Amino acid sequence: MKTTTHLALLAALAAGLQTATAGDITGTITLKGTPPPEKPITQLKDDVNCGKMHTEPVFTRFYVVGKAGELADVFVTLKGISGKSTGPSAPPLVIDQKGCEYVPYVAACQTGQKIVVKNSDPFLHNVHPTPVNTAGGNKESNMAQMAGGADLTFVFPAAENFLRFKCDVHPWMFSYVNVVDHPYFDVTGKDGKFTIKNVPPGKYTLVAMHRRAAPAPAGFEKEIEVTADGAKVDLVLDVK
Ligand SMILES: [Cu+2]
Repeated sequence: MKTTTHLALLAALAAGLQTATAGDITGTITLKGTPPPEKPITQLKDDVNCGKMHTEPVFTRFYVVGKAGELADVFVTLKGISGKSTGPSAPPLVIDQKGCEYVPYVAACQTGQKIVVKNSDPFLHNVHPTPVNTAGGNKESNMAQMAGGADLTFVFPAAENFLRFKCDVHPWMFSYVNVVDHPYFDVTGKDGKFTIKNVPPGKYTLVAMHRRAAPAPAGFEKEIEVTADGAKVDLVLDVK
């Protein structure tokens, strides 16, 4: 009888260990201070094709902030991890060109992961990534994409933060892709929230980077501990 109880306990423990080997890091990033007003993109409205795609003025997207300061487009990742990319088997990151804007404005993917760029507009764009980590093997390229043209695919072998995509036809069009060589990252949505999934328990340095909010470009660093239950980390970035 006693042995049976012990065995049942051991089985329960083993099952618990199996399901509790990794946790999620969740949190919200908020912005302190009032960001400068966004600027209207007058070139877009004046463009014969792009202007027709919008009934309202189109503004820059430097600070996308909610009512309670929730900050979007913050790249959140763990420092000091490398060479664990699962990019080649991950589903592609999809970027669209819609109304003469790149959507999303800020994204992230892994090294070796496909980045698929679509053109939803009824006219020509060209897709021109301009990586700076060329020593790591990231290559600049420039491809025209007609209306209804096939999707374009890009792959970057080296980590790089805020790798810029631009369109030479429409000089206001930019998108920034953070390329990471491990799967532990996210980009905050309009609610300022992020989730980094399945992180093995341990101590880490979490970094939150925004293109403009301080501390930019290095990002805000915080030492955290992830347990089997994960971790919760809320951070505040500053208007410069
Ligand atoms: Cu364009």
